[in-house]
Amino acid sequence: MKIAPNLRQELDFLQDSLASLETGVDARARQELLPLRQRLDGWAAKVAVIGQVKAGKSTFVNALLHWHDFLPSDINPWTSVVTDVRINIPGDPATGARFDFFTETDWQEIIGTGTRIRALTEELLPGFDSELLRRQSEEMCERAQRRLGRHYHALLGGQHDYEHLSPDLLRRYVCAGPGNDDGLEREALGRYAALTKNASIYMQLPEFAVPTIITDTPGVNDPFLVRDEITCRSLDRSDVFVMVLSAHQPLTDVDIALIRILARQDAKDVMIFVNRIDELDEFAQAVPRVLADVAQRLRDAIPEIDFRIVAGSAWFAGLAIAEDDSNGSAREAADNEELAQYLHASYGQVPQSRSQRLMLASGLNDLKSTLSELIDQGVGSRQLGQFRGDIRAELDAVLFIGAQEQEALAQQLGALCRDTAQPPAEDPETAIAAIRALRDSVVARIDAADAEIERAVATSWAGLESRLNRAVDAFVDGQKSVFQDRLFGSGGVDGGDGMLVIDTTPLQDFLETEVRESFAAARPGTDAILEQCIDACRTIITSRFQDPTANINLSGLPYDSFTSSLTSTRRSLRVGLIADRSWAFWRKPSVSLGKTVAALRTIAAEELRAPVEKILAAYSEAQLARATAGMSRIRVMLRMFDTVVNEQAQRLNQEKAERQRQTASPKDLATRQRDLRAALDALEQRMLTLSSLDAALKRSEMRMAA
Ligand SMILES: Nc1nc2c(ncn2[C@@H]2O[C@H](COP(=O)(O)OP(=O)(O)OP(=O)(O)O)[C@@H](O)[C@H]2O)c(=O)[nH]1
Ligand SMILES: [Mg+2]
Repeated sequence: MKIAPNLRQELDFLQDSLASLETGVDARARQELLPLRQRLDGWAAKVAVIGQVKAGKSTFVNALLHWHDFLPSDINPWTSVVTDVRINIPGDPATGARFDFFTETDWQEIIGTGTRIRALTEELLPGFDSELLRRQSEEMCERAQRRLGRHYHALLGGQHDYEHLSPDLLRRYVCAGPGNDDGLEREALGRYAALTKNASIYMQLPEFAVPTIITDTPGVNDPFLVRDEITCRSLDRSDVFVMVLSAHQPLTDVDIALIRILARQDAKDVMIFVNRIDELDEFAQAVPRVLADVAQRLRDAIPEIDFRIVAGSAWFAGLAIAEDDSNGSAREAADNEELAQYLHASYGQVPQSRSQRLMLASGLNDLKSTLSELIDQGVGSRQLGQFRGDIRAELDAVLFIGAQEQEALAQQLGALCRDTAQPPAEDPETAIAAIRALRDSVVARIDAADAEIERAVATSWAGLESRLNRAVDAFVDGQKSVFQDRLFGSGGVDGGDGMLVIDTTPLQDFLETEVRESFAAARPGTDAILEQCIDACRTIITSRFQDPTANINLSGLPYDSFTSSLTSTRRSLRVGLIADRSWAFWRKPSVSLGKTVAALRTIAAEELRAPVEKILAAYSEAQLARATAGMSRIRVMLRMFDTVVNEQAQRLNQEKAERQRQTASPKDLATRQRDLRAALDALEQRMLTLSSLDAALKRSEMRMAA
């Protein structure tokens, strides 16, 4: 099965279109097309596999890659590094891997020495046992140092590259390994894991029709905060999410919160894979029930989205792939009467061979076709739509310049053919000055729009910032009685395990809604500035030329809407950490209620401020990304003028020289006429090709819209 075959066609078409555009222009204009070329060549469908610890994410990715036991998997929390599997990416090695290590700065940030929070904690809670906190945050660093010895410092900030791939290699870098390293001195397992920031795996797989990056992530509820943070940040990089659930525990509140945020983000798609069905009792009957339950819960929580849900077992897929003897007994045990019943009930068929039966029951094929549709029709086609818009804007400019050149050449030829060197209808110098003036007013208009957008973005950012900060303050204030009650009330601390659990769901919901609505409210404003700018430039240009800007519009711009995944699971853990600190303190008899509550409030507010700042940064980045994409289409108009002015000036000089020569030699005159005719013919040919490219792009737009 091919994944995203339609998009392959579209991508080929865009590549070809850009290539013919590149051949249809001169070297300088080709240089201008370079950024577009680089973006198009670097495009990939980005799929992240997410879910709770032990849902079977890595096993599932292995099944997708058709490589049993490739990414390390285990019954303990195991994947500790965000791992990008880069499939068929142009420019990547055919096979191999790169592992990037933390830098000294990353490390300082992680250890957190000297951070505001640390200082605050110690100041506000005198006598607070910060050893506990220090131990937790330094554990990772110490572990890396212990395992790596004197190599440790040399590795920081560096990377390791390999030209081959093997499960053993990955076990060294991305695998958490057991809780302690005793006895592992000489072993490779997890040797570099604590120091590895990111892993990239290079592969060529014909099944993937377009360049694709599949990201395997540590579980979202990973108890280790550093990993959780990195996972959260990596989510913003992906466009399609496969949420892997375990059939035993089909959907937790954390899962729903995460799905809601991701699914509401513009241009992001989420699908669900209910894994481990083989572990359900009588799964032939149980699976439809579990699926119905997951669907119902998602409908209740997020009614506006119809999620695609597939059930299966990554374990079955692994058995189907690994046909070697070592798995013989496991394959035989899995291929039982219940499996046949399930296949019959769910698929209406029981294939002939064992591998086929296991593969069908694994749900992998269903999943691939769903994934293929999501990329083909969802995010992939939206992103390629933006490329189409960009290519058309460039093409418009090239056609415009071509038309000007045609006119100028024809004029020149006309002048040559006249008996005497008469001045042309419009004095060329005046013409150039007029175009320059036109260009200047377009520049002024674009600069004005730039400034307006900057102001609009800053205003909306500031408004959102104060609303978010107020929300955080109000939330923390609201917790005062909760702190008081839990720390000093009769009930004591929740759960008996020393954890003070504070529910941040209302705050999260609020932040999420606020960010989404602010973006929705601000977007029409910036879009209007862009539209007005296009209109104004159009008016200026059409005062002299036929409208060359008909195809310049804002279609396909990124970020129709925006929600940040940074508002997801993170803060409940942070608050958990606060609880850890307060727990040690709480037992001190001399504690003063007022001071403790005030201190906890300040710390909570500080802790919550960091994610708010990140949300704000992501928010304005999204706004600017949209505005920049729109402005770059408008700037294409500007380049048209530059080219036309340059060419006209060049021709003016030529003409002057020409007029002087003309009288001298009739032979030269004939040669010159012939040259001009040839140039005009060549240009006409080029314009014809470009016009047909224009028509093809229009057709493709209609095809994709349908
Ligand atoms: N029975 C059964 N076991 C599975 C299935 N999928 C994964 N497992 C097993 O469950 C364990 C965890 O699988 P992983 O793939 O490591 O899970 P993960 O989600 O990547 O876990 P972390 O990386 O630690 O978050 C391994 O022992 C797998 O062999 C499944 O469909 N059925
Ligand atoms: Mg894993």
